Order: sequence, then C-alpha cells, then structure tokens
Amino acid sequence: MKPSNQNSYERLLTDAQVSAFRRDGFIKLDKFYDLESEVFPVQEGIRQIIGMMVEKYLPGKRMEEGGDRQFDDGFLDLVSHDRALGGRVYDAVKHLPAFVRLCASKKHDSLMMQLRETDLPGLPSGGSGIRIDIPFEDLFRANWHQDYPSQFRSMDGLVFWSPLVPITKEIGPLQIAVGSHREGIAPLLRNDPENAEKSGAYALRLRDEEELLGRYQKIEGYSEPGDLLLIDYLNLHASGHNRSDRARWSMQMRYFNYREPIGRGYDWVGSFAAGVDIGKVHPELISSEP
Ligand SMILES: O=C(O)CCC(=O)C(=O)O
Repeated sequence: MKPSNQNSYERLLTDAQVSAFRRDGFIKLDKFYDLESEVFPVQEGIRQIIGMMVEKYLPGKRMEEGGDRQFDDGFLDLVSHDRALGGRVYDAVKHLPAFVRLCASKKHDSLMMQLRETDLPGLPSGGSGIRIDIPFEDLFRANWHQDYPSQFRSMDGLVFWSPLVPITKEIGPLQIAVGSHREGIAPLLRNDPENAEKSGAYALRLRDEEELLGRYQKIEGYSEPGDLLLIDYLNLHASGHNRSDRARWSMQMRYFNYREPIGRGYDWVGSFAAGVDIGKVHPELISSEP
C-alpha cells in the first residue's frame, strides 16, 4: 500500500546516512537525544527509585552528596545485599514517564518513516526497556541474535539503543556484525549449550553461529549518553562483557512497521515478551537439535 502522508515527517537523516543504514544494518547518530530534556530526566527518575530502595532495604547507608554522585549510586549495594533487588529496579525503571516519553519520541516516528518509507510506525507495548548489566554477571548477556524472532510484530523493525553511562571497552560495548541483516532471518536453536542456566529468549542460539558470524566484520558500539545506535531488526548483534566496576545502563526502544506484509499476515502478534512461542508463528525458524 502506498504511504498516504509521506511528507508529514521530519527528514532527520541525510541520503548518505540512509544508504549507510541500508548497507550496514545499523547507524550511529552522535548526540541524537538532548541531554537536558531527554536523558537527564530518565537518570533522575532512576536515581529517585534507587534512593527509595536504599532507604527501605539498606536503611543505614548514607548516600554520597555532591558533584561526583552518579545517578545509580547505591544500585550495586542493593544487588550485593540481595540480587533480587536488582530485578525489582530493572522492572520499576521502565515505567518512568520520562522513559516512556522518550520511547514514543516523534524523532523515532520520523526515523522509522524515513528509513522504512512507511506512514504507519508501531511502538510495541512491552518492546522497550532499560538494561542493567551488572559487572562480571553474564547470565542476562544477549548472545548473538537478531531482534525480530524475540519481538515479532513485523520483520521490518528498528531498535533504538542508547546508553545512560559512557560505553567503554571495560563496560562492554555492543558487538555488531556489519551488514548481517542482508541475509534475512537466521534459523535458531532453542538451547544455549554453553549456558544451560539461561532460559527463554536468553537461551536461543543461532544455528551454525560460528560459520554465520565468520562472514561479517564485527564492530564495537562505543557511545556516550545522548548517542543513538539505530539497528535493523535483522542485524546480528550481541552484548559486550561488563568487566568494569559499575553497572552498564542502556535503553532499548523498538519500533515496527504495520505495513510490512509478513507481520500483517499474522496480525502483528508479539513474541517472547507477549508470551508467544516462536514455533507457533514461525515453526520453520526454530529447532532444538543442531
Ligand atoms: O545492550 C545489550 O547488551 C544488548 C541489547 C540488545 O541486544 C538488543 O537490544 O537487542
């Protein structure tokens, strides 16, 4: 169907950037978000939530005051006290209005409309969140993957990945396989033999992973708060390893294209987060045996 209001969005990318995105399956946009109005309010909300949790669970702890104080001070103390509290913070922070507003930013609509030539972008409920990667904890690291199988809604989707802390070598930059989106959907295995304790989407592995990844150049996504890494739903990428002394906070926001025929064919149902098994929608994509 021909988009009806193609001219109504702001063209945020140059033609060269659109071509780079189509070639590589991702693009980095420096200083895409305004720190004062878009990023700091998210950090401030997180600071308040952690402060309340510290007050409740670590009543004796004095929080540092002053300029050196970081928005997540106290978070690793909560986790050392009880790992489950890290999960509560993870679940809580995604309801911050400042984060939800950022997810639904008009700039995201514009990028989606420009890159996908659609008049109808979708913002999947349950498709966005804030990762908190704890130093030296690999259980929730994302293996090499494409986002489509764990999201669905439409093949034609974008991940808006933006850090809340500086992403250094030690804290674990996102790993990206350049141009890997061009081969389409990669078949999956249901279990991760190297990490038997992983479950759900975390336990999925790419079939013939080594051979597949060997075909692409890998780059590391170094970035600062305010920067945006925009990633195609079919691009292969993986978490880095956090070997630093602080938590790695990053936002993942997702969009899909209602007009894309495959998602339209199954009425835009979601995947893991929506409680739908991959095998029900795409049985050809998944098996348990290598
Ligand atoms: O930030 C990470 O470590 C991984 C995030 C990711 O893979 C994703 O958003 O799809």
